[in-house]
Amino acid sequence: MITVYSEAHQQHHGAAELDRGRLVPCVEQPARAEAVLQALTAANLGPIVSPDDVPIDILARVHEVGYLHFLKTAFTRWRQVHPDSDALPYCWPPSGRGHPPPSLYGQLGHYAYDAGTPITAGTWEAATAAVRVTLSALRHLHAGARMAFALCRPPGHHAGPDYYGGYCFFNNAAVAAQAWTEAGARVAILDVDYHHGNGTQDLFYRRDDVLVISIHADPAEEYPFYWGHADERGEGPGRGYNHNLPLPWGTGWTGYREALDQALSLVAAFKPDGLVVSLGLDTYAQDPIARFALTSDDYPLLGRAIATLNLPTLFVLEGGYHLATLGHHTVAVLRSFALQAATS
Ligand code: Q9C
Ligand code: ZN
Repeated sequence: MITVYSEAHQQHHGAAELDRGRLVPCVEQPARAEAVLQALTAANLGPIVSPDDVPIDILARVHEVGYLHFLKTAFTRWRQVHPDSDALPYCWPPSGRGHPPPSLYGQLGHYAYDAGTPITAGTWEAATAAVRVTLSALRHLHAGARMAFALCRPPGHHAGPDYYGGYCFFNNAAVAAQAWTEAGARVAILDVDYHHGNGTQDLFYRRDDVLVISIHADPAEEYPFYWGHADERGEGPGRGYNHNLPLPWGTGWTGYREALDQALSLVAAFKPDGLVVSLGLDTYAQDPIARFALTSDDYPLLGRAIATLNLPTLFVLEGGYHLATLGHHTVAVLRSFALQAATS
């Protein structure tokens, strides 16, 4: 299996996030990707290569140009007034979003939906590198590989057409699905991160050409709260092409496996040419910000189950915050997928 990785991710390192009323150290840190890289290297799973110098003009067909321009310039604007801190919003529009106001603070609240996702000096560099990593990994699938892994951060699945949050700025998985679709493939996205992939849902909500399925903690009790319910099924031509499988806090492998089987049946029925997996490892019982109960033994089962779809598969790293096991679990999914794929 081929992995694509760029050390440019290190340039995104926020100091603090607002979590339930307190500023706490950022959970989404560079050490995450380093841990995955180290485990992959040790496991000898295959080559780990740098991204190609791929164009990222596709970003403008996934995200709105006003949003892209804001992200590109926000930190420079922020630094002129706040030389020693990251950019965080503190005020939001109460009833719908309207147009972004001229004020930087107003724009931060307009484009960000939470205060847990600081923009830092290197956020643009790191986030665009994550897109390049993802598109480069996709190229290996175009070249005939059965699987590839985009080892990227910041993650992406919470980023929508014109908003960021949940540690995400560009929706890497959605960019891959869009690019793959433009290359003529019928694509499904399976999101196994603990949190609902609200950005991915919104990006494809009115489309029937990309199937989006997410298994996640019930938004009735868990972030991102305002999306991810079972009755969100898509709109207009997209009706029936979005599926949410919310599960209660405390869900272990038995409950998870049932939802996964449903998700896999839905993917198979769609008859896609390719699969993008939003691979979050924050379903682990010890994850510091999550409340599922998967164990280390479950990740090989997850990889093997996904492989039974028998599809060219792009894995894109999303969440997972238990640093001591994050690499091990990522390897477990990818290795078991590779082994199963080799026999089918
Ligand atoms: N300090 C992903 O897994 N913050 N994003 C919750 C915890 C939001 C998670 C508060 C969690 C977002 C990609
Ligand atoms: Zn997550």
